[in-house]
Amino acid sequence: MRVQLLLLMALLCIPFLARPEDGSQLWLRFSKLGKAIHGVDILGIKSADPTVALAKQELLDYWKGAAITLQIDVKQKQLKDGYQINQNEKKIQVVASRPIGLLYAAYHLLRLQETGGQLSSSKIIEIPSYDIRVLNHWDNLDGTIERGYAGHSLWHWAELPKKLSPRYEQYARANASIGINATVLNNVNASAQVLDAGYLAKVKALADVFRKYGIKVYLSVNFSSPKILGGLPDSDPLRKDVQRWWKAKAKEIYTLIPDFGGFLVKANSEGQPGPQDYGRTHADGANMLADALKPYGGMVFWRAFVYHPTKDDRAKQAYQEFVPLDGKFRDNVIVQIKNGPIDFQPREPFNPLFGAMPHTAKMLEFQLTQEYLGFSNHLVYLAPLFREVLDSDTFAHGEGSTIAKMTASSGNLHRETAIAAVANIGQDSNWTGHHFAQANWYAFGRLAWNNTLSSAQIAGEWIGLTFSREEAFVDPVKQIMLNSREAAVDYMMPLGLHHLFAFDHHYGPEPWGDIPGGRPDWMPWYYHNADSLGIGFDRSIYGSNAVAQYNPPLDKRYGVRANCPENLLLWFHHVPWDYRMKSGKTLWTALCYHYDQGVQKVREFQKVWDRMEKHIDPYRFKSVQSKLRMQARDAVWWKDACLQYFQLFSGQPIPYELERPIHDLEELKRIKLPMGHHN
Ligand code: BDP
Repeated sequence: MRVQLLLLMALLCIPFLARPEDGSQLWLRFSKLGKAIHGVDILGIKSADPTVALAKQELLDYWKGAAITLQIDVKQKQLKDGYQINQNEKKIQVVASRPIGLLYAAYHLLRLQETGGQLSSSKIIEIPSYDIRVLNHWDNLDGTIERGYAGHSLWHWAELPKKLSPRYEQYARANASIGINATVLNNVNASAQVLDAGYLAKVKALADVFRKYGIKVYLSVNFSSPKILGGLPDSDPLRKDVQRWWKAKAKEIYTLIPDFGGFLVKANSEGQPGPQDYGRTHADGANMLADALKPYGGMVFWRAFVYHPTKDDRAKQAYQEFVPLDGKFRDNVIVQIKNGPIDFQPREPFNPLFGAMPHTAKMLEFQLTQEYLGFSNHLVYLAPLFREVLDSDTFAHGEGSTIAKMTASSGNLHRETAIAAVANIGQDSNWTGHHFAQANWYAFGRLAWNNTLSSAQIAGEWIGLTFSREEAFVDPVKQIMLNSREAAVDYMMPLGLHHLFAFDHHYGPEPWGDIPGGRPDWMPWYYHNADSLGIGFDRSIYGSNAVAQYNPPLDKRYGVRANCPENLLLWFHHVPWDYRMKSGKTLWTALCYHYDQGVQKVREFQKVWDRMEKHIDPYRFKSVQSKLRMQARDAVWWKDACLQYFQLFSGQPIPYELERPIHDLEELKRIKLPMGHHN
């Protein structure tokens, strides 16, 4: 009896207890109005369009400002997915040329409202920088995620198509709220299975949920699908039966999903099949798929992430393979290029392909999931990395040919333009593992929409929407975010060092890593080249001459040691330990200082964060606090491992004013994390 009474009392209390904050609401924390304050009228559209209805509903539910008219004006084609917002006295008028523009405008208004922004009296015109703003999920059909650190895949393949998780719609809404309009559901290391009829029915179910949020579904395809699924003798793109197989497959897909987006393809890369298996080129392969999709308006995103162990400097290979194919791709093919020439390292120079292939549509691929940035344990805000890449000048058409300009709507062949990022989303209640990793999803969407936004502006918006608008919280936390990427570069691989990661899982440091008989281009020594003389990869004309792939004057800027930006020095040069840096320090001393600085910065983040306790909920506060502790421990691990290892070559002491190592190198060498490839 007493137990029952207690239980009853406990149950009665539950509604009065604050609901534990788990981060699941992301940046969408508008408070619901009991009753709409003002009307929302709709003009210029006859039938009840579900996207327009959604825009209206979001505003009725959450908008606290003046009355609004939503209007479609199909003549205003120049707006694309964008919108115009006019405000006069007591009314707001929103004009878009497509229904999705109205939904994006609704989120624009709500974002302003929630961040305390003012609607200026003049009109606002927003036109997206890229036509296709796409997330790439590296999700496998068995529910694991390649390089995913936020739990299992969001897609419950076994339950689809019948059962629809409520998260599918939440996912679509979150994406729509930041302008993302495309999603590739599955891993680029693609299973052919995703194209069989059973899976296509599941894909259709997801597409049906996403549609009213303006999101198109794409699939990664395995180039050998005709052989694996269709039973053909091979998948040679020049064979008629192979071409017929893809055409029939495209027809089958579009019958189910009339607005299907297209295919993403990783071919002849890291063991994936591709046209080169049959002596054909990347263009032959891409064009064959493009022809199959063309009648339905589908696109091919063909990845340029290719390299072979036996050839030249890995950093040169994508350029070498793709530049000869310039102008040979169909107009519905976009070559998808990782931001750097190696692989999502903490810092890389931009991929020289962006400054080449003038007759080929090109798109950027960023990585949100922190494969090389501490997984979901480290707070690393990536907008500064994205900005650095977008602002990089390729000099393709003289000064000012930034990657932002080269890839966005304004330039580039008058074809569809696109930008992609590898998603960091999983089943975790906060979606991304680390609460602050949500900011990277957010930042990508905002930059895909407007590639001129600053990292600080995006961080400010995100903090205001996600946590609090109090200045005493926003300002210091913004500083943490803005400094976090450089901190990670400093404690992991400063001055242009790269790929010092532990084999396969890429979490911790293993600059000594060497798997006997393993691929040299997967070994850290391939990249750092430390020896008694110095450290770094010589990519100047005396070395691999990768610098020649950059347009003048960059070839000389990067190629001549004295001109090379110091944050890329060891990317392009093998530099003596006693080389004088601009600061007057020797290279060895500067290296030690950078590692130390990385550690000190994370310690500073901890101090700042601990003072934030009173501003936010205890759940997210504690979670971030404990992750920062882990990051601080990892930063020391990185520093101790790298400095003690490189010291074996430099033969010099760590400057005495810096903190001493607290781990033995031998002890660090024994660390083997129990993580599989698919962790
Ligand atoms: C590397 C990842 C690998 C991916 C590959 C890719 O380690 O898991 O499959 O890139 O982008 O960064 O295809």
